Amino acid sequence: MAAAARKSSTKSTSGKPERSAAPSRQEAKVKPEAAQSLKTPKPADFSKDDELDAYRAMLLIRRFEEKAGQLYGMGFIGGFCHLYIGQEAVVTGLKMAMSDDDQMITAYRDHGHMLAMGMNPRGVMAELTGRRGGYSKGKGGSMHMFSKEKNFYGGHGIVGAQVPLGTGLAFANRYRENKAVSLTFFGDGAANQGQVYESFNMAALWKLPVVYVIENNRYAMGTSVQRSSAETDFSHRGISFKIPGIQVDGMDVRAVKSAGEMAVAHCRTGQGPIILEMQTYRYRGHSMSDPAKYRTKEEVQKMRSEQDPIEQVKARLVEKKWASEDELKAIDKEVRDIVADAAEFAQTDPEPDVSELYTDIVI
Ligand SMILES: Cc1ncc(C[n+]2csc(CCOP(=O)(O)OP(=O)(O)O)c2C)c(N)n1
Ligand SMILES: [Mg+2]
Repeated sequence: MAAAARKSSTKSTSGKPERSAAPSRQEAKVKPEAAQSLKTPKPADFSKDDELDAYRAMLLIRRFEEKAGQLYGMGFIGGFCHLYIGQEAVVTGLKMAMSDDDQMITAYRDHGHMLAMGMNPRGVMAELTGRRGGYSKGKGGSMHMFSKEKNFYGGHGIVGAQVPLGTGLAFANRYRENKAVSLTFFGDGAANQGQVYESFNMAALWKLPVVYVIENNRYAMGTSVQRSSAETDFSHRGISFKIPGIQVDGMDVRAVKSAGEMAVAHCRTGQGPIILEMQTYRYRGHSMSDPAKYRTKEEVQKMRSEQDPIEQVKARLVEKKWASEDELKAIDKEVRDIVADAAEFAQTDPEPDVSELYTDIVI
C-alpha cells in the first residue's frame, strides 16, 4: 500500500494540495483489494503507567457520563444528551496515539472526546446545564462545544456533517505543511451519508492527513447495522477511493492505541487518509429519551460483563500486581471528586445574561 500510495501522489514540490494528474494506466488497473493490504496491528504493550493512565482517563469519562445522566434525570440538563458509556476505549486509545498538534472532531456523542482532549470537566458539565461557565457560554448544550486551544473542533448535531469539516482541517494542515493530522470521528449510521463519500474522494485525491474513525457501536438510533447497511464491514467503505482500512477491537484500549499509532504515522508520512473501524458498543440508549427496546437486556449485559473496556484494564492491573484494589479505589475516588466538583459548578454557576441572546449568533 505504501508504495502504491507514493506512486499515485501528486507531483507537487511544495507538498501543497494541487489538482491531481489523470491516473496512469497502471494505477487505473489497481484492484480495489489493493487498498485493503494493511493489517490490524497487534495490541500495544502497555507499561504500568500506560495502564494506569488509560484506567484514569476512561474512568473519568464513565463517571462524568453517569453524573450527566443523573443530572438529566433531575431536570438540570435539557434538550438532547447522548452518553458515551461503553465506548471509552476508542477515544482514550486514540488520544494516546495522537500528538498535541493533531485535531479531533466528532458528532453529538462528544463529552468523552472533550474530556480526552483535556477540556475542563467543569466547562463541559456547565455547558450541559446551560450555564455561563460552559464552553459555549451555556448556549450550545451537549452537542455544540469547541476548544481551539485543545484542538477540539466539535460537537456536531447533523449526522455526518463533521466529516467534510474534518477533511477540511486535514486540507488546511497539508496546505500549511504543519504535519498535523485530523482525527475525524463518525458513527456506523453516519457512514451511510453521501457527504462522507464526497469527502473520501477529495481526501484520497489530495492525500490529506485524515484518520476516519468509524465508531461502529452497532446501532444508529434504534436501527441495527444489519438492518441499515449493505456493507457491514466499515473498514471496506473506502475501497472505491483506494483508502485503506482496518477493523479494530474498540473495547481494548491497547488495540486502539496501536491502530491509532499506525494510522497517524500513515497520515503524517504523506500517504493520505486511512479508515479505522472501531468495533464498540454503547450501553445506554441512543439519547436520554431512548428506552432501547430494539435490543435485549441480555445483549447489553453480555457486552458489559465480557468486554467492558475499563474492567479489562482493571483486571490486568490487579493480575500483574501493578495496583491493589485499594489503589484502584483511590483513583476512583479522585475521579469522582473531579466529577462532583464539575457537577456542583454546573448547578451553581449562573445562567447566561439575557443580553447573550443576541451575541455569537447570525440573524
Ligand atoms: C442529517 C441527519 N439525519 C438524521 C438525524 C437524526 N439522527 C440523529 S443521530 C442518528 C443516528 C446516527 O447513528 P450513528 O452514526 O451510528 O451514531 P451513534 O448515535 O451510534 O453514535 C440519527 C439518524 C440527524 N441528526 N441528522
Ligand atoms: Mg452507531
